Amino acid sequence: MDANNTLTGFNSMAATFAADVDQAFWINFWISIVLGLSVIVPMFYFAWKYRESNVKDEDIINYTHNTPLEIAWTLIPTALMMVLFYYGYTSMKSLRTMPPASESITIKLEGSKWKWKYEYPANKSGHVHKITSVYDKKIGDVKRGLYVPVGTNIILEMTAPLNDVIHSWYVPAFRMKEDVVPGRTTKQWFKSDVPGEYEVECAEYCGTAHSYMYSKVVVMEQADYDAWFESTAKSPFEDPSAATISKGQSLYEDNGCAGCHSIDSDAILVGPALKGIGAKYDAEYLKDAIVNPDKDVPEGFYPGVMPPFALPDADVAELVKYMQDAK
Ligand code: HEC
Ligand SMILES: [Cu+2]
Repeated sequence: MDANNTLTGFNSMAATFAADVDQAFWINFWISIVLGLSVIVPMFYFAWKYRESNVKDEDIINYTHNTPLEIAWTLIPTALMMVLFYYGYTSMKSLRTMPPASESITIKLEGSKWKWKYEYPANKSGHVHKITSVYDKKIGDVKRGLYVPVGTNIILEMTAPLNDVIHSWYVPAFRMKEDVVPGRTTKQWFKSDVPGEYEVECAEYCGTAHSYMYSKVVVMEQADYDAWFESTAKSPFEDPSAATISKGQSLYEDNGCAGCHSIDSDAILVGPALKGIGAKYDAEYLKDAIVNPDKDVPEGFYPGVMPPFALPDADVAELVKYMQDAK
């Protein structure tokens, strides 16, 4: 993905309703241009034609009304408004009408500061894929994304945690954008017929790292998707048998810590760099920093930014160990 050119998505129309949305947009655009010009051009023309030096006082007449003209300028814009409404409404309806759940995959989506999470239904062996997608500044790309099969209805049940803010999941290539609201579930659906990788952006200003709140949708061939879905791999592009990452690193990735902290460099993102933190503080401090972040706030940072993580003790211990190992 190219963080400097986030408009590339508009070059493709990768969702079935994208052409409808574009058509509604262009009809709106051209009707607005014509209506706008039909007011502005006569305005300049009359201002010029009836300029002071060109009009004699005795020629000035007061018209009270002109019925044919009034009917024309009422009916024509009304008819054009109806046309705009028709295309706006029908394309909105196709986005808002969910396909039957039995013919779709329903995926839970959660947006929070500053990551996107996707939770799938259980696969045949009962495994539930929970994917955390964050933009990794170091590699300049999004780590993991939403993986879907081509030509399949995907229903998204979207929300944000109660202690978070509003975000918006926006896929330019699909022409779809939907707010995620704390404590409320919004729904959106799409079907993509074109395999490929599409950018997702947060389209609702949500604080410090908003501009890096990227994700991606990867539309895959059915067989590739199935092979991954029935596995336990974190993504179709990671080998599950090569168990290279520790439990701690896995938790670190799944909880989106990387969206705010760098662990292998001194770079300050939203929060302090965690490299070498094990040498500075004991395990107790590190544990508190996760479950009760506002207790000790290092200099130069503010409370209320890092959310408290209500994780099981064992998970917190793994995270602490992971941070202690990050030398
Ligand atoms: C939304 C951004 C954000 C996320 C997500 C986040 N943190 Fe933080 N973190 C901060 C900020 C800001 C601070 C400094 C202020 C404070 O201590 O609350 C901080 C402080 C810390 C500290 C203390 C550092 C020090 O030098 O005292 C540790 C340890 C830490 N975070 C670990 C984690 C871990 C582990 C995770 C994932 C489970 C995580 N953070 C997720 C923003 C975040
Ligand atoms: Cu956001």
